[in-house]
Amino acid sequence: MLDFNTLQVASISSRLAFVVVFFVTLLRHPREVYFGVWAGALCCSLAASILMLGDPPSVPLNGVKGSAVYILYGASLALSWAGLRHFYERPPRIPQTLVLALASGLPYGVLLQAGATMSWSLTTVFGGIALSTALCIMEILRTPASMRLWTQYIVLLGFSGYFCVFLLSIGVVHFASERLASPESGIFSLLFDLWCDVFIQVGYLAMVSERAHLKLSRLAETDPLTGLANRRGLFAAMSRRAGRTPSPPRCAILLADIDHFKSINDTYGHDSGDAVLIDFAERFRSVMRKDDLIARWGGEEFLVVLDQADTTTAIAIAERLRGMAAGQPFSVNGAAVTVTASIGVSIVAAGEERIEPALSRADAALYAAKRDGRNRVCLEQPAAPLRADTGAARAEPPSGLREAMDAVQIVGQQRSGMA
Ligand code: GH3
Ligand code: MG
Ligand code: MG
Repeated sequence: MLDFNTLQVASISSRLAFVVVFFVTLLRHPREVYFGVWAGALCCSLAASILMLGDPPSVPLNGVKGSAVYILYGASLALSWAGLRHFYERPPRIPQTLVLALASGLPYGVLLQAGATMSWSLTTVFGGIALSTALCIMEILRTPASMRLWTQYIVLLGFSGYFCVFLLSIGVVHFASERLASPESGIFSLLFDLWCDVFIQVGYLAMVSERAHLKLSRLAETDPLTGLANRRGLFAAMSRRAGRTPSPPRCAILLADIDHFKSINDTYGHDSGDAVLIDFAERFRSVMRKDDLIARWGGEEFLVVLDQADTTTAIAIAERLRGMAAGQPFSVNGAAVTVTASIGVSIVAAGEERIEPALSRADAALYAAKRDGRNRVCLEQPAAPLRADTGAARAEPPSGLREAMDAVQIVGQQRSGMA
């Protein structure tokens, strides 16, 4: 059978190891304050365990010592909650943290002094720490989907274990207190505490590492100037989407290039050029539908992948994007400057496994738009006739779109043989 004192020493040793890891990590990354808060939480529970070293588990603690030990345990859980708030970048709640710490242990001594029974005094202890544990669970569960981590569920498991045991303990002190006083229950609760604690501390480290990894890959996939995806980000998003859908999606490609952008830089300076790029990206983003993808493809080139779009839709959206730029002047150094863009359009043909041919066609269409005077939309059809797309490409555009379609130049018709 497991020995209570050996388990106590094991529990103290594992906590001590985590304290060292958290403090060293905090020294290396002082901005990650939550490591300090979690290390503080561990120090409190360590101090409580050291205070209880040598005490037989079956004998209840007297008022003063009990209050001290339970305040320390309460502080440990309250600080765990505070650390989680830091981690999720939520504002700290210092008064509530203090109240939670005190509420878990102070009433124990006061109630015993006032002549209350041990059952009710212990109920306040278990109730107080169960409340802190519930707050930790809520803090994890209310994380928005964009910030959710797989590893946070390891921590959730640990806190859920604690929560269930504290609630169970309230029942036990009232209805089966003789069991609580047995040495076996002391050993079992210490073992359970050790498990939950290891899940929580290892979970914290895994959460921090998972988030750092996500941040790095997001950085590598994002254009820092406009906040749009870069090439790598676009391809990553497309392969994530391909993994979700069994058949290749029908999509359209729009490749937009700002006209005479160099002259904006030359006339107003590079910073003003940057501001135009940011505004341009924002205008494009505002037109995109939920499942469309947009990326900064190069210097002043933007690539849009329209989800489930046929030729008619793609041209309509391209025209809208062109109008978003040309229709409203950009504010450059206080001056209103008209900035236009040329857009090449292509459709990923049915049966086309890779996107590269459609990218080349969009590039060719963009080249044609530039060659023919800029500020226009051009479409490049695939060389081989489309299979499933043929109907869509020939479909009558909805009224109001016809004018836009007429204005669009269709490139490569001879090759595709389509009018
Ligand atoms: P065209 O109509 O043929 O597209 O002419 P253009 O002047 O837009 O094209 P060109 O390729 O001659 O010049 C593109 C310019 O874009 C040159 C480059 O300095 C500028 N550029 C590229 N990236 C950035 C950037 O991040 N910020 C700024 N301000 N300028 C950039
Ligand atoms: Mg350009
Ligand atoms: Mg260019």
